[in-house]
Amino acid sequence: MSNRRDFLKLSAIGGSLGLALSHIKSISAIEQKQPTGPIVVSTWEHGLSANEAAWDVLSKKGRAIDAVEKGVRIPEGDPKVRTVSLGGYPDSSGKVTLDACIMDENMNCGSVAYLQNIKHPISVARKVMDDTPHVMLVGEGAQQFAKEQGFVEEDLLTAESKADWQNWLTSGQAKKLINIENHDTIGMLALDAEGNLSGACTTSGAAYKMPGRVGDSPIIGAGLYVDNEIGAATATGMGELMMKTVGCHLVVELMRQGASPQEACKQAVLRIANKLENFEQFQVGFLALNKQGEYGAYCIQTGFNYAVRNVNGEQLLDAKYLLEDKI
Ligand code: SD4
Repeated sequence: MSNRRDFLKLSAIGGSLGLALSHIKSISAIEQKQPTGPIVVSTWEHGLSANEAAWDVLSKKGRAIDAVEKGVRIPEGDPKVRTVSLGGYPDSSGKVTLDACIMDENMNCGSVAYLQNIKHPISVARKVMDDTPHVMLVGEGAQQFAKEQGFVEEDLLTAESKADWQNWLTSGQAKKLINIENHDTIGMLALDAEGNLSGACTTSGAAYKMPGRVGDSPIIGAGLYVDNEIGAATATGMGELMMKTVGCHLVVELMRQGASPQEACKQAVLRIANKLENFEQFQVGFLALNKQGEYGAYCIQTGFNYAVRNVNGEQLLDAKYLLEDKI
């Protein structure tokens, strides 16, 4: 309250928005605890190798935004990771369509959705952020932009993904468009040596989704959100649930109100559970990192894990889950 009073007093005296804003900045800088050093966290086991690439940037005092872009390019280029770019599961018509977004410490963000034939959608999203006045490009426009920026088109449907899709078509499962498996989107959050936060999220989306479907992963606030004063959050799982609750923005706002990263993730999962019917049929996992370098995760079902890399080395941790907790 006294901060607000000081702010109002100062605005009146200064009479300029510039002075008011610089005052806000100095208050929050005083209140923030010093960060404990660089750290990167990311979803699922393939986060381990992604984190290693990000750590290469962070350990050399590089920027968090460069770390997260470099990090998530690893699963994007790995055909064994079946829900991210190369080798990702296609939609129900056999097309691999990609969603990705990236956000830095200054609220800059870039996003692509329904992008095809470009192996590193996260780098296209970064270009949207850096080189256009827009936040999001989709479909053919995104592909055209990528080509103009020098990205090379290639077929991302590997023989293995094609065979799995053909099997799915003939197996009688083709009516079942939703599942709790086949989720391994990479969401990554990093805090750099300067104490700045950034995040990235990239996916080929839910396996065998309807043609044209876009999930949460390229939607700022749903699949990723970063507020450099507070913290960052990313999500994995059935994107529609995160979109309906603007889940990652919610996680960051809960941290703003004082929740720890894990508690904020749990509250966002509880919001889904309390508001959305049939939530128990789906998996959703949130992962959060705050300005102090504390992290936490929470999900609906068992099975979601996340990777952590800092000066102490690497770890793969199991997230706590709701259906065990019985609300
Ligand atoms: C989506 N959230 O498209 C993504 C899928 C996912 O791990 O997270 N897979 O809904």
